Amino acid sequence: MSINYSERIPNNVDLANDRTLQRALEHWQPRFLDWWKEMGPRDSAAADVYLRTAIGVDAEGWASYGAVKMPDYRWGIFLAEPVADRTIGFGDHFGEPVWQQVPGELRSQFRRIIVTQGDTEPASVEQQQRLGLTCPSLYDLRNLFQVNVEEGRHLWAMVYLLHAHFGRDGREEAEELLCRHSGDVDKPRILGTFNEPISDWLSFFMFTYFTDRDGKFQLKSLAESGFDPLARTCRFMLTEEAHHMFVGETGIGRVVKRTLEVMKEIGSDDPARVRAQGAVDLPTIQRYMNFWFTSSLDLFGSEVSSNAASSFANGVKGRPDETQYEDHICGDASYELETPQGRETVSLRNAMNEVMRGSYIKDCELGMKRWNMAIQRAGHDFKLTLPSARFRRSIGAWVNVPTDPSGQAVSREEYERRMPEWIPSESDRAFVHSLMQRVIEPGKMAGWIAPPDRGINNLPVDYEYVKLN
Ligand code: BYC
Repeated sequence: MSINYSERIPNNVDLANDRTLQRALEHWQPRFLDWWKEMGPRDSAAADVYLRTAIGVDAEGWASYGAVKMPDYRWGIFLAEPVADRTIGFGDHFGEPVWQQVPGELRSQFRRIIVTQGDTEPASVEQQQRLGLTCPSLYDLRNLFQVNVEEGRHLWAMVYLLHAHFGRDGREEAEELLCRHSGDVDKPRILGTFNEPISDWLSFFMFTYFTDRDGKFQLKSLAESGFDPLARTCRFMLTEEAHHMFVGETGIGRVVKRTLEVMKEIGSDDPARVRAQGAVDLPTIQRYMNFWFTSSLDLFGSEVSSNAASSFANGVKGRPDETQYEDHICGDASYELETPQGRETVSLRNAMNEVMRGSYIKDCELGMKRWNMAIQRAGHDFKLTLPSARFRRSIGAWVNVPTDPSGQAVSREEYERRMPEWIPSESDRAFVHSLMQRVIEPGKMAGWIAPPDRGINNLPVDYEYVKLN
């Protein structure tokens, strides 16, 4: 399963022995590179970036680090090692051998999910296109670029599946993945969150904490899939994904840390005074959290979903870490959930999106606990909280139900009037944007963020992670 780097498209899928597929992917490659040039990180083509590149798919030593110009990054196709005699772990096909080809009757269902997954990857690169121009440090700039090239690789992962398993339809979908654009009025990205602008680094850290974490849960559920190439692709993507969430968690942690330092220096938690010192006040951090968390909750789909039920039944998409459950069939199990009409009991299969959303919310809580501990240790009684899953929803049962962040019903008038208290207002955004000044001296940090505890790959924090040339 070693990766062949001597080929135009590095891969561990023996591409050289499938000339038709190789040609099709080599045809797509220049289109991807054109897209990267146009929609990828701005003004960065000449920069030498200290990047990790996948060189194997083993848990140990799977990546190498070194200076790379991003357009020369070796985007390739890497699937995790196959598991011998793997069987389908859930749904109606439980216990049957996994599929190496897509079963004809599940073709459109798999295609839809692979396209949706694939669509998010270039979308995030587009959303983050201009962030490099306002990086708070070279360390952060390198992390942004690392995330960007790996999202590009995750697009390759889905495009490989489309080309290898979906014939002409798949090739057309692969083209379309480069034609839709984040926020485009005529051809937007498929899922809501991926059309939201990320024009400041606080949003970037929120996105990598909350939205990449949806990625973790979705990839974990696809890593259970009965279609083995999809499962293996997602397993390897998860290895890379961990760093993206690390960027989010440590990023938010460093913003909170710097804010606490400033609050200590001035002996006040008055937001206006904290802002006057060039840091982000805690209530503003809370509002950014409210925005990105609620938007990311929508990415799990509706609470009650026949799509989710059929994906589970058909062996298309399981639950993250399916082995943690006892019942893998869920044929007659039920699930109780809260809807605006009251408590409802629905079939568990129909509630799979809600099951996943619940696990996701628990996972989101972990970082909150850490940040709140730092706030508490600094002697403040402010507490960052995740808003209720009913608040500000655009998908599912709670759409058009006005509630406050705690989930209490409020009138439509109050909901609209008070929204600027709950999510970033125009003036919050303008303030945060005003802090976004580019810092590119090795080891220096912008005034609104604390330095990281350590550098990348055992290098010091003041290493020149990006040579801008
Ligand atoms: N926005 O039955 P429903 C990542 C659509 S993130 C707009 O409620 P279903 C990453 C839905 O498509 C992970 N539309 O839900 C992170 C459907 O439309 P159609 C991405 C939405 O189908 C950071 C209709 O509403 N991966 O990797 O059970 C950086 C009814 O759907 C939204 C995946 O999402 C929304 N938020 O589940 C980079 C995995 N939500 O088909 C990368 C693949 C729902 O009727 N996708 N809709 O026209 C899926 O498994 C499912 O499509 C969803 C929706 C979980 C998204």
